[in-house]
Amino acid sequence: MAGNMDENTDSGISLEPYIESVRQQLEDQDQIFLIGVLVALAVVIITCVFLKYFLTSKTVRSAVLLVGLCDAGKTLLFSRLLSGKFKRTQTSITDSSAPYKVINERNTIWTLIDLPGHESLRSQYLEKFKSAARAIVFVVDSAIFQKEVRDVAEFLYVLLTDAVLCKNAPTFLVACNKQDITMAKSAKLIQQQLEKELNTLRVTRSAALSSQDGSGGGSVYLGKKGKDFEFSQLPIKVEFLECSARGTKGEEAEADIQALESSLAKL
Ligand SMILES: Nc1nc2c(ncn2[C@@H]2O[C@H](COP(=O)(O)OP(=O)(O)OP(=O)(O)O)[C@@H](O)[C@H]2O)c(=O)[nH]1
Ligand SMILES: [Mg+2]
Repeated sequence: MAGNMDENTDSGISLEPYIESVRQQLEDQDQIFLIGVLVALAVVIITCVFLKYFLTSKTVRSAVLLVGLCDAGKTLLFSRLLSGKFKRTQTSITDSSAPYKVINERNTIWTLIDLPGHESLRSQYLEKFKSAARAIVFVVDSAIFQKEVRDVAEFLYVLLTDAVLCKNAPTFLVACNKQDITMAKSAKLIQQQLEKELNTLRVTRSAALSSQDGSGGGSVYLGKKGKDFEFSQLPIKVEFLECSARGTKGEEAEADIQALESSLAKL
């Protein structure tokens, strides 16, 4: 009996570490299982965020916006790009849009949107469409550019420092329109004058902002500090080109917009 008792006690003692190790193993496995679940959850969340970002950035931004001051020629360009036809226009008071088939081997279709240039309507339409912009065609009347340089620069400044546009970085095509008129300024000259004007504008604007909120700025600073402003300093691609929505041979003839069409084909 005594021998039996001893045996039981012995086996009782020898079982304890075994039970302990099994318990430990189960606990460890629990932890591994928990970590596994967490990793799986993290993967699912990251995939969802990535997909959302990928899908919205690729599929939603398919608009090509025609913007610019009043009378720059946006509506006529809109008509010429879509149908090739000349159209008598009136100051636009609302937007118009249509699918635009790009002339390239991929035959991509963008949505071309003509926005009103009038000062009182400009910002509300820009707000409506800016997040969908893949490209912005900034139309300039090259014939009266000298007179409008300040207004053109101010409008361009608003666009180039806009938070949404800076984030999405649509391509900017500055279309120096009305090249059929003899007094028209060249794209090169317009670019230089705008660089000069934006150089002063960014100083006055950021000074005004910092005195307003007392934070010393905080909005997007155009170009590189301490250097004269050049469009090449921007993270956004800005391309200057010449065109004539009217065309050099009159209203019934073709427009001269090949440079614009080939830039749109490369988007
Ligand atoms: N000579 C010449 N005239 C043009 C050209 N493009 C447009 N125009 C004329 O300029 C005027 C204004 O053109 P629109 O297309 O209506 O201008 P817009 O930019 O749409 O103006 P808003 O709608 O007021 O913002 C019209 O009389 C057009 O015929 C061009 O390349 N050459
Ligand atoms: Mg118009």
